[in-house]
Amino acid sequence: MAGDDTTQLRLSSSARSSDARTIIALTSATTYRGFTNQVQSRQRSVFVNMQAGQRYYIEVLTQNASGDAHVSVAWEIPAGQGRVYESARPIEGKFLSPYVVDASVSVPASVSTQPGTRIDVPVTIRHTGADVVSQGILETSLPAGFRLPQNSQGWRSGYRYLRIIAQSEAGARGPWAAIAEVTALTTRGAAIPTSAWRVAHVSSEATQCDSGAARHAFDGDTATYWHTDYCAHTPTFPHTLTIDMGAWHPLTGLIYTPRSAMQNGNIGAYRIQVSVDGQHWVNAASGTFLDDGSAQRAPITLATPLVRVLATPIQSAVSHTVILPLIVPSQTGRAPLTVEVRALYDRSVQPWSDGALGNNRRVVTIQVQH
Ligand SMILES: [Ca+2]
Ligand SMILES: [Ca+2]
Repeated sequence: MAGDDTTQLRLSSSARSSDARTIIALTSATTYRGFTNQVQSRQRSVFVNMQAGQRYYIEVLTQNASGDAHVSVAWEIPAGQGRVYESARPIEGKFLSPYVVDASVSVPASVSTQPGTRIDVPVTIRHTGADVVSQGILETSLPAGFRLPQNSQGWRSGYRYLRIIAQSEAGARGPWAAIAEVTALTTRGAAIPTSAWRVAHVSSEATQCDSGAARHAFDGDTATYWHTDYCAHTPTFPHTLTIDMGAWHPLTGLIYTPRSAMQNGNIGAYRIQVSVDGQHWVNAASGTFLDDGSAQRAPITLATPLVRVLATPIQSAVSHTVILPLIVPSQTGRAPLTVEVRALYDRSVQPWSDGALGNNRRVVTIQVQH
């Protein structure tokens, strides 16, 4: 392997990611495709025997410190009938296919019920790929007037990820953004405790010449703050801070508290996005904060989704059925209602997994008989 700056190569003995182990780890940069730079003796892995026709899970991790960035992986394969091994640099695309974990979701096409009753909608997820989904999530919407019963069977409502996008500085003093505290509000305006929060992603933070780490945006102390970098680099707008709240909460708004000692970085134009899984984002609010140093509220008026975390890993070719219990309102219109269900990865468990578990939006139609 050749890479810049630090790189790791993980190879599985099967198509399953869970069997993968690190076979090369480089802690300093090589030249581009410099497979024999020997900056470290570890550029070449131990001998790994692979079987023709078998599928293997392969994963490359790379991190760039600054400047150029690249990563390449070579292997040795039989040259022909005589089985003389020759080096192929890098591995050709024809030997690679994207890693997908596919699953299908099924729901009844239609269920029939009366006003004011409870209905149980079975939702079945069947994993069709080779790998294991260590944690899956089902997401659905609640039709207007419907609610969950007391025993919600593990379903809860809310969003887990919060993203603040700063688009301008309130006083046009420079290309920075800063947050002393961000408070997320849930039902009846209550503040969500931040003890389980962590920074999922930040576009930039000033940690070399200032104490501007992103985690200071929710440490409960208005004297500490997140500040975008102005030490080595001064990136321009937009700046983003993505927070994983660790659990799903209904959201009714956000309070932005700017720095108190200095105005630099006061956010002007902003956008707030929310997500169930850290992958699919919904615009929740936008506006412009005033440059007066006051704590300011951004209301969120989105419909809240229902979420169900699958308690156990989903093995290949195994079906899981969970019940979605719904209380039908006593007054409903005549038109049938539809509920859409989809399956997602939990990004906090499988951060490399892209998007949904397969193409799996399914719709159940609820017929309310009057
Ligand atoms: Ca570099
Ligand atoms: Ca703070």
